[in-house]
Amino acid sequence: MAGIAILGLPNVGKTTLFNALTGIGAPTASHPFSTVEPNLGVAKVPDPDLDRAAAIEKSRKIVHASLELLDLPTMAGSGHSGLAPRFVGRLREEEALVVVLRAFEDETVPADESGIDPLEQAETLLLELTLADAEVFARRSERAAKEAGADAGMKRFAEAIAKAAAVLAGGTPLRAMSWTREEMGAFRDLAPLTLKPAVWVINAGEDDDTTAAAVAAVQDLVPQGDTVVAVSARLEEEAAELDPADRAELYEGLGLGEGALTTMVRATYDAIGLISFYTLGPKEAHAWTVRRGATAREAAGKIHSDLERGFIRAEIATLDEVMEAGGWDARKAAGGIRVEGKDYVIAERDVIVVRFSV
Ligand SMILES: Nc1nc2c(ncn2[C@@H]2O[C@H](COP(=O)(O)OP(=O)(O)OP(=O)(O)O)[C@@H](O)[C@H]2O)c(=O)[nH]1
Ligand SMILES: [Mg+2]
Repeated sequence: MAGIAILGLPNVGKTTLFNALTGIGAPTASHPFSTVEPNLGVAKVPDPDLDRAAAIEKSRKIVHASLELLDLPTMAGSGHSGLAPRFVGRLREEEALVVVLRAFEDETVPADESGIDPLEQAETLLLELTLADAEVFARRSERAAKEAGADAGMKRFAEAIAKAAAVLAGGTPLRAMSWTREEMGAFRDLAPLTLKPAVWVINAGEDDDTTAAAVAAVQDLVPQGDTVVAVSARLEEEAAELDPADRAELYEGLGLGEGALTTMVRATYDAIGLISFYTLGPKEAHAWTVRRGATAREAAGKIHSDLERGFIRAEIATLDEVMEAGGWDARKAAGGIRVEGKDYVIAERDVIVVRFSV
């Protein structure tokens, strides 16, 4: 399962957002540094169409795609307001970052560490991430130079690391530049934080009319390809405790559509380059996760290794086609199912039946 780390300055609503996404009631507090150990949980990737398809197929069980979330503590007096050095290693293992920026005003929740200017916090955090990488690359570069002296085969590797170290030392995140495949290969083992896709979440007050401007300003600052969204974490935490019908009503009343969390989780999923494909039946309606570009055979392997090993062919229709027809069987009866081989590249929203023999 793809892992996502939540980070941000102290007391900005990280754990509140984590609770909203996972439904876990991890303790939050109105004072900073309230989280001392990481919280780990699973967030369902919202997918209203999966629910609808399940209703059409009369599936007894629905399985959503999911993301693994890690809510990290911040640390006082470390000189790193957003990144506790103790947890930077954990951060490197994750596939993407969710960075929480505080915009909400609340006298009962001190903002001494963060302020309530999201752009300023984004600058601070981007710089901290960049400096954390700069440190690692400077060290590796020194060693690589020595290695290249003894082994000419290491020369290009050393050059790539030195180039990145210089970029980082200048305060530029690696994502802001373009790198060759070979250079990216050289960076891989160092798991640079500034190469990870990030979703920047502005935790806004419920009726703040400066939010749109803040989103635009942060979008302007962060590396291209990163997403910026605004949510009210506290509202979402409360909404997460309601049953789905009441929640939909609340969102509708507030003009929030399907809710900011849906937008946020989807953006994160997209940022990591993941897509969902589906299997549908009376037993189960299931959303599966693969990387964009995965083949039918790899997709089959997500469902079961036997399906990958004994793959013969895949029968495929899009989720919309299936729903319009009133279900998979109806679509099939109408002759609307494609047959694809093992190298077929799975598309977002494909519904698939794998024929196999082992
Ligand atoms: N008014 C308001 N309060 C919020 C909002 N989001 C979070 N809070 C409150 O802010 C306080 C801090 O929230 P946490 O989720 O504990 O913040 P955190 O970033 O995890 O804090 P640390 O782990 O201590 O760094 C809590 O009292 C939350 O209820 C919001 O959108 N509006
Ligand atoms: Mg916390």
